[in-house]
Amino acid sequence: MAAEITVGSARILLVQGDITGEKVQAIVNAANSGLMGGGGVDGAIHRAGGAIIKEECRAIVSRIGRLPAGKAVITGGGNLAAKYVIHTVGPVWRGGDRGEAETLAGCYRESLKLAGSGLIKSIAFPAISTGVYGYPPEQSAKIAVNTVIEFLSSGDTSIELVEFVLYDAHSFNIYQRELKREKANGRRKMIEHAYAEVNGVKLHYAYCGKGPLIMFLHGFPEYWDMWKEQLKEFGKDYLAVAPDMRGYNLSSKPQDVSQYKQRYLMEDIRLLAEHLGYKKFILAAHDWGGAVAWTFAMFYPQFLEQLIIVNAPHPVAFERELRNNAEQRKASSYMLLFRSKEAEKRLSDNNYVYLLKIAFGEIIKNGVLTDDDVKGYIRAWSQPGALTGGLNYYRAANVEALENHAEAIKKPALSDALPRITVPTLVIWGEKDTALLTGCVEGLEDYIADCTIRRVPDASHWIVREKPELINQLIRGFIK
Ligand code: AR6
Repeated sequence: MAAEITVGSARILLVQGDITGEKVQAIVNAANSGLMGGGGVDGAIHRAGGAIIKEECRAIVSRIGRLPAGKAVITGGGNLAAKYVIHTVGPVWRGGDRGEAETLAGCYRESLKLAGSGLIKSIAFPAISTGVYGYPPEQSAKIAVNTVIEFLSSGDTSIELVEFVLYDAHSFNIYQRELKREKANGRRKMIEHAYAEVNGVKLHYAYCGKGPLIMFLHGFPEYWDMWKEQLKEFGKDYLAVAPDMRGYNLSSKPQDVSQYKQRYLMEDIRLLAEHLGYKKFILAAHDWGGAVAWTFAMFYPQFLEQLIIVNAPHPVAFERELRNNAEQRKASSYMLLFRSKEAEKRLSDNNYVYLLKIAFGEIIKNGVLTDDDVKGYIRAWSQPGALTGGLNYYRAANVEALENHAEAIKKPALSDALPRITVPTLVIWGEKDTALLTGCVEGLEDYIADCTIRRVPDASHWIVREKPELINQLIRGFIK
């Protein structure tokens, strides 16, 4: 019998049995401060792992002294299937008013942190403190499950699997009840993950909640994660979905540049909505996702209830600006680098230092992005082929007005060819965007029948990261 829930991109699994046989990368030991082994699960782990674990523990104790309750250290796994053992010391139960709960939570949190910092992907916990140390099993299960969920839902960790290995059926049932409760209470606000095979690609998407569909599209060099606050908010009464666009992070990355033409990108979105079982939906999008969304609204209005665009230029307005506005041409000149063969190397050398700087330099400096956010980006960019996938959006685009201005302006403008947008549209624009100047929001009423524009003077291109609550509020106000 097993029970399972998903938190972020990780799974929590219940297993009944002996933890020493678990095939995970790390198992956690309910140790004592001396780290020299003992009874219960501690004894079992040392017996199965062999003397080498004790030797390592001895070295640790001689270096840092006795391990306080609530803390964790790591050793190799010796003869165990697990490569590592994380030793943590649970609190001794003394009635519950001696900070036992906080200490027990510390055991789980510190063990997860330690595992995450070693890029461990799978970890198994016993029911710490519930044996010799006498912690009431119901209360300990609640703390164990809550702490692990909280840790995993904060997002940035290498951990993909957390097992609770319960020795006996009684403990298993307690944990099962606890997981069920979490599922019922927390499901609506929990971000989950899935894949859809559509349009010849496999799209990874994060989602939250149930109800009418609202879909969020990211741009360059983002991934689904930029919308996590929106997923949580709109997951309360919608099915909120944020895919990794093709080419990015965990989605397929077709190699041919032509596969990044708008017609394919649009079709990904239409078929993803269809796959999810919806005929009509609300579409919100930023940057390159916005370019896709604009085009989608032109050609597939029958599928859209409403359109929300955040700092992404309407293609006609953008072409107009590139043709007529030298400032915008200058602001867009980075696109030429992105289209070049050197782009991948230039952007990714030294652990993406240049890409981090040109894209996120400001919002790293002012603390909008945390260290964990940055790690998340690097992880997404480091997926094989992901940087090229993102750059291919630039390579597949027509930027003649930028590359060969004199020739481009002799040709007919896009406005003659593209349909007018009839879907009710909200445009949110951070006016401090240095790549897409405010000229891009001028004259939109010429191309959109029903358009509301909300300019935000003190926000940049990364307004969704900077002001997630404002974004939620503006979208709520528009779609109600
Ligand atoms: N696999 C999984 N769980 C197990 C196993 C096993 N092989 N063996 C026992 N359990 P305890 P504590 C369960 O007493 O309360 C040691 O002597 C067990 O059923 O091992 O944190 C240390 O050296 C119970 O639910 O750990 C410390 O001195 C849970 O593991 C002290 O005990 C924890 O029981 C720590 O006490």
